[in-house]
Amino acid sequence: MAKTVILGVIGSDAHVVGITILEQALRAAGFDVVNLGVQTSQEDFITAADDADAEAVLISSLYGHAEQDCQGFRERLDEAGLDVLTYIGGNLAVGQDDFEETRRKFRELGFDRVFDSETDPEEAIAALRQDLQLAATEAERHRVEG
Ligand code: B12
Repeated sequence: MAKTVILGVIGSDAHVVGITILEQALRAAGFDVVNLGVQTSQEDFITAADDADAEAVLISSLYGHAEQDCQGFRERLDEAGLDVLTYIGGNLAVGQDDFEETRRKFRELGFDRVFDSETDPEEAIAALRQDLQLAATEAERHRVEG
């Protein structure tokens, strides 16, 4: 069975191009994708993950306010009893920043993986396959079987 992932842009952020590209790449790789679109609240991510019995929540943020928007997210997932992988990516800090510092900050907020704005979608897909212990060949078979 194809694995379901939730995708969306958190907070008041309206940058849609990145998640559109990610959605297409994830679907082509055999994942079921629930794309919540832009300006998505923490609550909407949690409800969607619960409803879809998702394996992973992929959050995008470009406008520089990700840290505020993601405060308490891991705790809310835990309260809802959801054991899902959480990835975040995009332009996660305001202005110039040391990405390793940014990564550390978001790991502390509870994200399993943190990606910068140079991330190729294939990199995220490879990470998902690894974390979900999904062999690439299995994902390819899903794609062929539709
Ligand atoms: C187009 C654009 C806009 C458009 C958005 C149109 C739309 N509906 O999408 C408009 C004009 C509306 C806009 C508005 C704003 N923008 Co703007 N925008 C951009 C711009 C030029 C391109 C973004 C884009 O589409 N990139 C192309 C896609 C393919 O790349 P991407 O989004 O980075 O996504 C890729 C990766 O980041 C990664 N990725 C993204 N998310 C995730 C998530 C996961 C889990 C993973 C694994 C990977 C991943 O994979 C994606 C695919 O390869 C960037 C500058 C830039 N060059 O990035 C600024 C930029 C993002 N905007 C910026 C700002 C400040 C704003 C505004 C606040 C400006 C303002 N004062 O009003 C507003 C915010 C409005 C809002 N509420 O969101 C800043 C953010 C600064 C920061 N973070 O420090 C940037 C970086 C410009 C800059 N250099 O200052 N913006």
